[in-house]
Amino acid sequence: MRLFLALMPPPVLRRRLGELADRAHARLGGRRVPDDSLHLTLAFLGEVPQAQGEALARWLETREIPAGEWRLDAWGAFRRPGIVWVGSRAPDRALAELQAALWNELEQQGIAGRPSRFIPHVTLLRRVPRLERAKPSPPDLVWPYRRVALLRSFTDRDRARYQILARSPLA
Ligand code: 2AM
Repeated sequence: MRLFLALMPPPVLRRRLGELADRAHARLGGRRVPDDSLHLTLAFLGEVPQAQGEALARWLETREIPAGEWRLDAWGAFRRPGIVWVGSRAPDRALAELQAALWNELEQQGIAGRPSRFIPHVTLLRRVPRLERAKPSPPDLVWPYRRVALLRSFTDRDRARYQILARSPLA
């Protein structure tokens, strides 16, 4: 199973992110990420055997995280795969610490693949054919979070789909 750890937006924020995705899609095209797939990846685990996935789910269900608030105030893009995202202008210390702490524990459980850089972002569009230099006015959103989700990623009719397998206790 292909797994990742992510923050899932609360419903009000999900709608706001969806509106940003609509605006960006109208300008740039590509594939808009559906509202219920919008998320912030904290750790991409890749392919994991079923038994290990189940052990990770049990671990996460007892792993409380510190509550926090992430401010989204910037647009960004990853050019090569044609991804348009929203994130933050300055590095977010709380998210960086959370990502590092989770990776420490994942590595203790035999998971490899910690990235050398962590750029917190919410992907809104994929496969954008041509990225513009001009950016629309910056977003100004706050994302309050209290728990992390373990998700399985799979492909269904050429679309990435996600299923929540476990969640940490509410902080
Ligand atoms: P993305 O939002 O930048 O596309 C599920 O696939 C999540 O894991 C997505 O959020 C995706 O990030 C991220 N992801 C997918 N493949 C990845 C990889 N090889 N390395 C790091 N993150 C990946």
